[in-house]
Amino acid sequence: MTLVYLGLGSNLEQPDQQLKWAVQQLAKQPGIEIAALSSIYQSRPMGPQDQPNYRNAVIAIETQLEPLSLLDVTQKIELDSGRVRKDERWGARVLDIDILLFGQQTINLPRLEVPHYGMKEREFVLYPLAEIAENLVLPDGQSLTELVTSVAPNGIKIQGNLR
Ligand code: A4P
Ligand code: MG
Repeated sequence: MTLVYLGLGSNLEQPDQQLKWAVQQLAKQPGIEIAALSSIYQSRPMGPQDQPNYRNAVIAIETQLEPLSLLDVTQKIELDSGRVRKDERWGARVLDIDILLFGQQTINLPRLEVPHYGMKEREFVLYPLAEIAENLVLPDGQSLTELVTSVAPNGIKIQGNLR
């Protein structure tokens, strides 16, 4: 079993439901056990500002899957969520699932880069991650505490609960 951290994001009008749904889908998968859930956070949009605020969360799972098999699973869940919401909203991207860390592995494949390329700069990843993995050290030896201290909170705040 490998301990894996996943970042969840959504900026639909009711994105909390989207994140909860994602956790339920993950919990159903063979070879995946949910190990920890952060709170749901509200965050300001990174990138274009003319879009709604996001909800973000980080979860820990224990998995027997290989990295690319896990990516297949998370991408399928993203697609399924998109299919559901497409009826209501044109082209909106409703659910993002990023593989942040896969044990202590460093992975550089065309489809999968781990640690996730943006995680060290994103408050909406680091703050929820710190909630469930206070003493974490990245594969390159950097401590999560050190990273959190270096990234401004940018207005991020706890908004609710994934359960
Ligand atoms: N891929 C490579 N490495 C990974 C990984 N570690 N985890 C590949 C997941 N996927 C990985 O991803 C594009 C490709 O990356 C995948 O096909 C996969 O093979 P995507 O999720 O389809 O693309 P995207 O999300 O549209 O683009 P990108 O650049 O990943 O966007 P981000 O970085 O996910 O940003 N603001 C706030 N506050 N909160 C957010 O969550 N998210 C975004 C999207 C923008 N602003 C945000 C937030
Ligand atoms: Mg993404």
